[in-house]
Amino acid sequence: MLDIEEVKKHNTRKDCWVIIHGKAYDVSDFVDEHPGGSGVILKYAGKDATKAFDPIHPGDTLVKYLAPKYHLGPFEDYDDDEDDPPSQEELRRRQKKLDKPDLSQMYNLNDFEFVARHTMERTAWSYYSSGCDDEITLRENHASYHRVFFKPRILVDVTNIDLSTTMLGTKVSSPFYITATALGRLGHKDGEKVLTRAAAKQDIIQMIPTLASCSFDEIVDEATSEQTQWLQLYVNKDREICEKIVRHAEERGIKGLFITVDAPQLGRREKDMRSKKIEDLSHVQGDDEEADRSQGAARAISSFIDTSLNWNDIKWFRSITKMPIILKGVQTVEDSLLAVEHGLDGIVLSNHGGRQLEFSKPPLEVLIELMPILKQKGLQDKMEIYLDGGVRRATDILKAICLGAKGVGIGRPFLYAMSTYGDAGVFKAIQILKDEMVMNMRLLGVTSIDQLSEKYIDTRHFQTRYLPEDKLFGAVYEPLVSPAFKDS
Ligand code: 173
Repeated sequence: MLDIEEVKKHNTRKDCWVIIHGKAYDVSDFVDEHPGGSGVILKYAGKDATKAFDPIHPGDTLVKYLAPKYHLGPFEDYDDDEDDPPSQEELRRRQKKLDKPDLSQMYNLNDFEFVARHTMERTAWSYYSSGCDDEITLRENHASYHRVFFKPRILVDVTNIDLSTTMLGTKVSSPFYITATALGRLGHKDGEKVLTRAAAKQDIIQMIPTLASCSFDEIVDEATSEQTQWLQLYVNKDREICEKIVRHAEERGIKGLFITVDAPQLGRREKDMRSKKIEDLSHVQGDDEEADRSQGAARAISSFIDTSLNWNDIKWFRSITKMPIILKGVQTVEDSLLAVEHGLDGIVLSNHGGRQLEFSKPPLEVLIELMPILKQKGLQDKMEIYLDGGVRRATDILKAICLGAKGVGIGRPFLYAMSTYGDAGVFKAIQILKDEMVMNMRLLGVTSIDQLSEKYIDTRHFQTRYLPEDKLFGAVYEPLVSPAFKDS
């Protein structure tokens, strides 16, 4: 058995031990090979790295990548609690977590976000909630839905409402899916598996992220035999790795390959950047490397993404898989038409939840421009069109479907539901949307998804409509802040 004082001594680049889940590891020979950069490891030299390690590394990482001789063994009665005393803000957060409202008090998706904002660990909340630059696109994604109004029809028999539809050939209970979001274990110890379980119970599709906290196989193993899952793919520079991932996904029964095309580089998320403590590297002796203090792990783990990915690569993807191939992150009419030309099975109109290019148009606006052009060219049935970003209400979903989308993806709201109330939270968030769907379809005068069309929608004032203030969204949105002065 080791003791903590011994580990603390090994705190240099050349002699670097870390503790993960109550066991010590000698990572000295690995520091310079770490795919996430050496800075992140050195920050924890001689310390407990569990909290930083967990969200980013699947459970089998140490066994797979660190030879047994580097596994130093367990501690006796080691308590991996923090070294620094918690701040006042952190104490307040912990108290709020104890006092959080009952799940029965969650009436809409914004409610989950509100609780998440006040109870989630600061760095996790900042990572999930942040958008790029001034977060104008993040907010516009949501606000765009308020520029579209309904044209409901009356005196229609709306006794029986059917929410079911199909997506890429799979029958689903409702036209929305859980979209891919990275690092699920920042919010919940079971990470993406929580979403898998809720998706199964509610019969909706889950898109598995490349950068999940759990391994791909863990997430697929968690699914029931009837459940449909899709895979979101960040294309690796190393095409052999990429091919392996795609073939493995197909073997494991994945029903759609969603290639992310809006993130050759990670956007600048300042809320996330500012939430990170100035990292203290002073305990690392002999380290002259400039630590990555900006986007920390996220940027580091995204360095494998192929910036050279282009339209000519689509043929190659076709040659290695029979799964439907969908581009996720299409932001213009022009690229949507190119997607048809290249024979894609679908597109997701998306600006990555406002996390990538600031002033990339809201997906709903692109959809409004796109559909008449596709129809004019007779191409509307050539591929399925999805969109994501800013969806918080069933009315948002209904508007997108009326305007020609096959379904919508929802990301952050399910992360917030997961982070605050776990399985029951995600189940309830999905149920809230379904209940809203049924009610709003009745009020709209339609009984099934295939009846939804632009005849129920008024977009004439899309460019000019005065925007009603969205009080709930406004209350949960955390504004960006300017730098804090040092305490005097
Ligand atoms: O939006 C993201 O944060 C994201 O997609 C991502 C990309 C690379 C690494 C981690 C997350």
